[in-house]
Amino acid sequence: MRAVIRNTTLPTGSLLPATRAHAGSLRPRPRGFAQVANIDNISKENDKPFTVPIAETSYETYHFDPPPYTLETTRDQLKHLYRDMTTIRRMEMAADNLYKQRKIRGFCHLSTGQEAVAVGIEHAITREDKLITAYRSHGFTMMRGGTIRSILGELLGRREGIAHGKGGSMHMYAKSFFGGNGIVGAHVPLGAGIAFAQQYNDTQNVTLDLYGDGAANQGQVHETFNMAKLWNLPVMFGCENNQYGMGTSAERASASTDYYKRGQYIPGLRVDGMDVLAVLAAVKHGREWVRAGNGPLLYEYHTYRYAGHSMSDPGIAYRSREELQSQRSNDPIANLRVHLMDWDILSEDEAKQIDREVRGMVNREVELAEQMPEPEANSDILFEDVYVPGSEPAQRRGRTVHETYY
Ligand SMILES: Cc1ncc(C[n+]2csc(CCOP(=O)(O)OP(=O)(O)O)c2C)c(N)n1
Ligand SMILES: [Mg+2]
Repeated sequence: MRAVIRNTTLPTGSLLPATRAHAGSLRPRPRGFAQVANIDNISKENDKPFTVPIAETSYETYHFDPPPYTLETTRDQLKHLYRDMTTIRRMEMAADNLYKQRKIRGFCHLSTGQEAVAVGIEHAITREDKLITAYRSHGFTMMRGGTIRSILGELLGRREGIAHGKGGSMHMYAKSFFGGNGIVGAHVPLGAGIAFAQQYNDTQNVTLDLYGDGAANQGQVHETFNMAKLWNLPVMFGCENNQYGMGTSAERASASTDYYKRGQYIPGLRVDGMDVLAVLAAVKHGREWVRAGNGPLLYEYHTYRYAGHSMSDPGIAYRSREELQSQRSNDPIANLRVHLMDWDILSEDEAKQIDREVRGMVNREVELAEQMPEPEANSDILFEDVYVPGSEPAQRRGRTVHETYY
């Protein structure tokens, strides 16, 4: 029985024990791996369910029973998780490249290092559940169904971009995905509104309302907690704690970095956000708990941002190279790969083959995105999607279209 639940406060960054080399293998172990080796019920069939263990260091609870320390999954799903995380990583690297070639201009926030959060969440929810997040949104957009070409096209400002080239990095949307929001903390109340609509319409679905460790100190986040608890809304708040808000570490910005406890009257859970299996198991569990009418939950996904805050930040002035290196040794993609190889679900060659396929696919998507036309410079395109079709006013800001558009 795995029952070791730590509720102690650890300094951010030391949530998990350091990587240990495992006897008999040169592969580095994912942190916490010692507890999850040796499973013998793995099906040979790709779609037949079996259970895998979740490391006992994965969760810290706050007035909440821990999720199960096992996850029912399939070979197909485990490979899918690997492919999804690798695809986000590649897509972000492609964006990085296009930015450095000065083809992408303006803001561009990458999520390398944080892939397990977007991927684990999506595999635990349905497309009828809703998700809203801040501006570090490329991975979420893809997981919610946005194509890579439409995301990169958006970054390139192209007409066929997911927001017709008018939103850019911070403003992408898809079905059941409400962005991509640039004002820190301001979308958190919107998430509660979405959950309120679900409750009002009795949809039996939940809203994932995500924000950063920096946003956690915003007043409106706490106002939202209050309303969500008062109204028992079906919302899973999620603090994606990547340990920095721009160049300020969580410790410098937050009187308490126990973000999962900061809902006070809302039960909370800190999840190892570098372990996609833990994220998936935790969100699955939380989703059912919320759907059962228990009201809101507050999850903290403990993760790390490899890149700078945005492309204009090299990301090394306020943290040491040693810190970055140590965090990279706990990489979510490498962590899963080690599990899958140990469980004979993926061989080294198969993993390399997936990596090659993903690289080729993302490269092709880059080409297609670059071939997309730029939006035409006319007022119909400029003002489209601003008003509900059919309700457009004849005048904008007191001027006719022809007076204001040159
Ligand atoms: C209301 C508001 N204040 C300040 C900013 C400037 N700003 C942009 S990102 C950011 C840091 C937010 O950090 P966090 O919430 O941890 O998200 P992360 O970038 O780590 O994903 C700040 C202060 C803003 N966009 N909106
Ligand atoms: Mg942050």
